[in-house]
Amino acid sequence: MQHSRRQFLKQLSVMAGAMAVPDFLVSRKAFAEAGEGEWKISGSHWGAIRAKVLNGRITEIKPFEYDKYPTEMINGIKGLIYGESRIRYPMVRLDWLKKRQHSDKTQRGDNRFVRVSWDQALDLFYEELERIQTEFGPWALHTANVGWRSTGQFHSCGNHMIRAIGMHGNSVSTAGDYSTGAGQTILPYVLGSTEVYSQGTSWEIILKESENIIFWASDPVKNLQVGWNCETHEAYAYLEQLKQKIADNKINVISVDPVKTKTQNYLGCRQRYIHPQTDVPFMLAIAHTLYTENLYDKAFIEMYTVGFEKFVPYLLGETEDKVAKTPEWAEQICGISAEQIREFSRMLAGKRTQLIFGWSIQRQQHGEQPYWLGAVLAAMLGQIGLAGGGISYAHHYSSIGVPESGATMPGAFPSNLDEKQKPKYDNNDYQGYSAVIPVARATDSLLYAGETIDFNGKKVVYAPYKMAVFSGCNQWHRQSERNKMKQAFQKLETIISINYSWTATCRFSDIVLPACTPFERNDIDAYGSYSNRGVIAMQKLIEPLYESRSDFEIFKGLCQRFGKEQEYCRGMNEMQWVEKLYSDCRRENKAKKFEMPEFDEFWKKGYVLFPEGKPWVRHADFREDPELYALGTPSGFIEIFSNKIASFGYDDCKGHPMWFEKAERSHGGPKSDKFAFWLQSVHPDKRLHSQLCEAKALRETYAVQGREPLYMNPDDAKRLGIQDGDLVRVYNDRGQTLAGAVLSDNFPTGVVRLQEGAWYSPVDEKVGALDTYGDPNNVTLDIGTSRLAQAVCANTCLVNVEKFIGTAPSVNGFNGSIEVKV
Ligand SMILES: Nc1nc2c(c(=O)[nH]1)N[C@H]1C(S)=C(S)[C@@H](COP(=O)(O)OP(=O)(O)OC[C@H]3O[C@@H](n4cnc5c(=O)[nH]c(N)nc54)[C@H](O)[C@@H]3O)O[C@H]1N2
Ligand SMILES: Nc1nc2c(c(=O)[nH]1)N[C@H]1C(S)=C(S)[C@@H](COP(=O)(O)OP(=O)(O)OC[C@H]3O[C@@H](n4cnc5c(=O)[nH]c(N)nc54)[C@H](O)[C@@H]3O)O[C@H]1N2
Ligand SMILES: [Mo]
Repeated sequence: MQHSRRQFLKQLSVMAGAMAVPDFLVSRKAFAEAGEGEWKISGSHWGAIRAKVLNGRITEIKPFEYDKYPTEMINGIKGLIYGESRIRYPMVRLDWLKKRQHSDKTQRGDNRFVRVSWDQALDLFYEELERIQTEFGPWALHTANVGWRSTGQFHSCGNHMIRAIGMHGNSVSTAGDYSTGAGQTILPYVLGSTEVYSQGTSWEIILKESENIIFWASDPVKNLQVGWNCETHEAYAYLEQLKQKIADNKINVISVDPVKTKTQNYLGCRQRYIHPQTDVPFMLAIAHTLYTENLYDKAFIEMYTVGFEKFVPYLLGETEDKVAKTPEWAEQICGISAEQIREFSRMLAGKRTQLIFGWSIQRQQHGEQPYWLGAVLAAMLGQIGLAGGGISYAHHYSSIGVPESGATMPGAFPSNLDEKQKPKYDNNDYQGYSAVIPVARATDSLLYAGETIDFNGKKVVYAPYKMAVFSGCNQWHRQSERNKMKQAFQKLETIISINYSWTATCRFSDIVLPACTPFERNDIDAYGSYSNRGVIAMQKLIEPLYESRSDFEIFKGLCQRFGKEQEYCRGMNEMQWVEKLYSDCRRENKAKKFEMPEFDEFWKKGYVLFPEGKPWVRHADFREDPELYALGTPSGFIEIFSNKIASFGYDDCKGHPMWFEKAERSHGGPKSDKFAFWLQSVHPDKRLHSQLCEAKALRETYAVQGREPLYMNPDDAKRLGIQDGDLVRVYNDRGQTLAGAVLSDNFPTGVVRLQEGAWYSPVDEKVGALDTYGDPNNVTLDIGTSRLAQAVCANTCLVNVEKFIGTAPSVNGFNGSIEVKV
């Protein structure tokens, strides 16, 4: 039933065009006939919205009229607010309530919780902070917040958690992020900035000047649906123009990807199929071809780069490995014939070429290498800094490529303490443990407590932290290897989660505090994360449901317990803060000649829009004058060889980019004899990570028999006796999960996809338990990319797939906790 509904919707969305929102989901007609009720405005990662509120209930949501390419995700908002997954009351895990830090930790995840009052919950939170700081010290507390907290500059929930806990005492925090850990570490050595979060060359210029656009592991049509701040979706207008140019044969666009992406299908562009995780051999062979066929830009290499002469011997096989990185060598690994590699290389060299990389190839083992090599290729092509040429690492993210208006965006509630403020326990003695750990190594820190690891030229000593607080992130979604996590978490005495939904992270916690959703509080946000197109009001649509409270109120209540409430909030309430953030922004913009009305007028209207900025070319200044506009690298030039990285002496990230074999790799690589499929866990098309997975109606548009879809090639399925719509078990030595098969020619043989963010819903709390819904992080591998970045390797993962026979256990992840009365 659900399956045919999914197919029906699929056909429907094809009919409506890839971008359009099916009319019956966001009903414009209904809006015109709305009549009673009040329309309010708010914002989200999925765009700005108008919501109709009638008798304190949201009856309808439609896109903000300025948003010409709204995403279907906004249809999940109501399900998120009113759904069965809402946390209604403060809850404490049964055994923890009885025995506190001496509780039976193996019971975590059994989902038995006791309802308590807010006073009791906050007292327990505070008593635990006291106990940890007085018995152990700052090394024993881990505060985790680097996640996709809701938009809104004042209520940015991680900031509230960090500031409030910081007023009490210090803790172990994290470095880097899950998205771009490898990229943001390697690229400052190579190009002088992280690049991944930098504004890129404007689409307008790319559309005009580029002859070749290479989307390399990049799926903007899927990934631009969401933004870090309130998303404008403006970049889609340019993709629409690009589609037309492709149809008119005016531009050559290629997607280098093992799968046919949503972008490729939308644009109607060509695909350069490649075996998973083998971009580096392909790129080395391109470099080899450019070099040996004399197609590279010598003048550019000489003028703008350092270290090419140390890289060439590796390319030619004159270093220890004695392997020339020829197309014939590469074809064995990457599955692209030597002749095709040569053609591809010549095609790049002859024309104005814009390389556009996505991020998921750096979320694999040695993820630093393809990024570094990308810069080397772009340098050899000699077009960095030219209009429509060179390299980008982020045109799939938050409308990068839409010009910046130049206006200042509103600031945020501070995460730090104010000047002269001191924590209650001003203790900086970490007893030799590190105060900061790489974010993706949080599980290892528990399991390998006291051990020392390398991290970007420094040493990190894993802290055996005893208490963790999670806010604005979903650890039991984002981190790899569930069963490893289960074991590690048993070392924790106390876990506190603040969220509005009963995520798996909450289930595996001891104290769970109900935050309200962003639609139940007042705030402001930037409209357009990089374009700075305006400021949007997030008007409280409804009062917080049940006993939920804003993170601000929650942490004010915590600070009150140690006499720092006024210091924490600077004596201001919600609306005073919102008004202050707006007024500060208005003052700065006035100096820049950007008009903003008085706060009251803004709040009533709901938004301010600034004129679009001027098109811009990344690295153009550096190209114009490499000395005056030197890069932030040690030499000021593009570093093809990095003395700094070489000086670290790492065996898995050396002085120049190279090919390293992976721990596991499909298509003939390590472990492919045992596990038949490479599992890619890309970012979901109809969710933001795990957010909106709980929105039932939206979930049902893609779920198969109530499970997350597993996309696979029809021939592979046939071989395994699997039909479209069947339940399958996906497994390896690390874990197992159920999913629903969706057969699609977009996927080559040997490749399967489970989108990240599928809610972890194990049959029980035990190590090894079968997941009933389809979370890929049951099976992914939790190791660091290398000693340099120590970033996530979710995309280095092989699995087997089999048809599930028998009665499937029902999905239990979405229905909150089991309330136990004591
Ligand atoms: N296998 C695999 N795993 C991955 C990835 C992958 O590609 N493959 N990608 C990784 C990447 S790039 C990322 S960025 C991470 C994302 O990891 P996360 O950022 O942890 O993912 P989200 O699902 O967005 O979790 C945000 C949580 O914050 C909660 N929240 C939202 N607003 C508020 C609020 O106002 N207050 C409070 N208290 N809570 C709030 C939401 O309900 C949600 O549970 O996942 C990583 N994990
Ligand atoms: N709809 C939606 N959009 C999002 C998000 C979301 O959750 N939902 N999350 C946002 C966040 S936090 C992030 S970090 C970004 C993530 O942005 P990315 O990491 O770039 O996105 P992914 O969707 O994981 O992968 C993009 C493409 O890489 C390809 N790929 C994977 N491995 C390889 C490989 O080895 N070689 C090659 N050539 N291609 C490969 C995949 O097939 C896929 O088509 O997306 C952002 N946008
Ligand atoms: Mo991310």
